Amino acid sequence: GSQAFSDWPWQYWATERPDATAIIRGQQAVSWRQLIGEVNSVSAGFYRSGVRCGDGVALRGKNSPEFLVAYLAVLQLGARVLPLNPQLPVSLQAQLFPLLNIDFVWCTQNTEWPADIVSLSYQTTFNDAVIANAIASWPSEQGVTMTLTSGSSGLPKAVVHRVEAHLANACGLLQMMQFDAQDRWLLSLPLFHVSGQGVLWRWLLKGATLVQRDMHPLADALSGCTHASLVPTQLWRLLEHSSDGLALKQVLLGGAAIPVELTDRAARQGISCWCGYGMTEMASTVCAKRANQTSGVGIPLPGREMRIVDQEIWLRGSGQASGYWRNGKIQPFTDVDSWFHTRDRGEWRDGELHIFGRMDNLFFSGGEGIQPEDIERVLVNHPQVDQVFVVPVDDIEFGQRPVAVIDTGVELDLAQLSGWLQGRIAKFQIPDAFYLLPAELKNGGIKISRLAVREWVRKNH
Ligand code: 4YB
Repeated sequence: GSQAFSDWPWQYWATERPDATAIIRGQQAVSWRQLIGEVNSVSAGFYRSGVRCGDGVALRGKNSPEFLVAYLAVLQLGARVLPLNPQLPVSLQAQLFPLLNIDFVWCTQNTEWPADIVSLSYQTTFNDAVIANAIASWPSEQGVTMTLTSGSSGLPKAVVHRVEAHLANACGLLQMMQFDAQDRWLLSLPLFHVSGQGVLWRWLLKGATLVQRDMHPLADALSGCTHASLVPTQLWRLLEHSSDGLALKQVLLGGAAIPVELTDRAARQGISCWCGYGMTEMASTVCAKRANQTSGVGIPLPGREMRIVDQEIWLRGSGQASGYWRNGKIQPFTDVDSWFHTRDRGEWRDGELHIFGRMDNLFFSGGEGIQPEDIERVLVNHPQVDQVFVVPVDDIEFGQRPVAVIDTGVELDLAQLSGWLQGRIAKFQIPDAFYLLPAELKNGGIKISRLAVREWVRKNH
């Protein structure tokens, strides 16, 4: 964990190995020395604008060099950083800011803020005198990240992690997966999601190289990278459109069910995959394994404990977040014994964890329980399907019936899908209708909201 560091990790590496490459931006190498120059200036600028220990600072934007530097700058001020998806509706943001005690905001585009919020600017010209005051001591009690995670209803929750939780997570995964100082991990997922921050803290733990690039096309972004974190949809697309010339040693997959067909196909194209199961509340990966012929997600990383209670996965241990931030307080999300009840359904089988789906997604059709993920798991193996959501629609005869919404990068004849499913799943599971996923449901995050899909189907079915 953090015991290895005597200072903020980026400061530590700038002392230990000042000239080593910290970041590759596009094709340009940035050393640890240069990086802390930027971070120190930006934090001094934020300090001059009034940011102090414990203050809440929102950073709104897609990944960019400036976003990353601002994230580190806020932390070393001992402040709370809230990375935000730029597509988060402004009205929702206005509701969240008071609850999350946000005082400052920095954004890559011009946006209207509530009047009591101070807008920060990004400046890399401040001198050393100001900087010395501005750096909080390590390890900081106040310096935390707040990462939004949306449940099946209500406002998103702000999961609070101490820096130590992120480092503990990195430490756990890297006891299983090899990643060393000379390796290069692509920042392939957004920093406003725990999976992007996971990449960051593994990089910081090892003093390795982070690669920051435009993600389209992904094959180009991956050039020269040894590691990447991808959601299954990204990997399907990558394999469809390209194959050779990748230096990739390992891909860590996660965020959604990982089909064996996907990891098999990747292996045939020279990419070796790791399967991960993780969540915001545990600072990303909790279980992992090298991809093989089974559909499980492996075993808990060292330091994590798991129980399965009435098919629900309970977790505790290293990496666990401090709680949800609300009105200046941290609300615990665990039971009295520190177990987090995930609402994921799973089973321990043949020495590894298997995930069935979210308990909240289960619905009933003519008395039969339908777990949408059971249908999705089969449909996603159709050669033209990259991602699919099965949601219930109300039905007079059966109460509810399944409908499938499909994401594909290629031509697909929806009319043949029902026939294709026959014999592959039970008759009552075959969706009544198939739709293509409308672009409006893609929100710039790593996940499409099931609730939004359900709403869209309710209006359009
Ligand atoms: C799963 C699942 C799985 C999550 N099968 N359902 O660093 C990583 O671990 C990583 C690498 C690549 C891509 C993503 C990641 C993540 O962090 C993902 C973390 C995440 O998705 N967090 S979340 O809070 O947004 O959602 C958590 C939920 O996602 C879980 O509770 C599960 O329901 C689901 N999930 N991995 C099936 N392998």
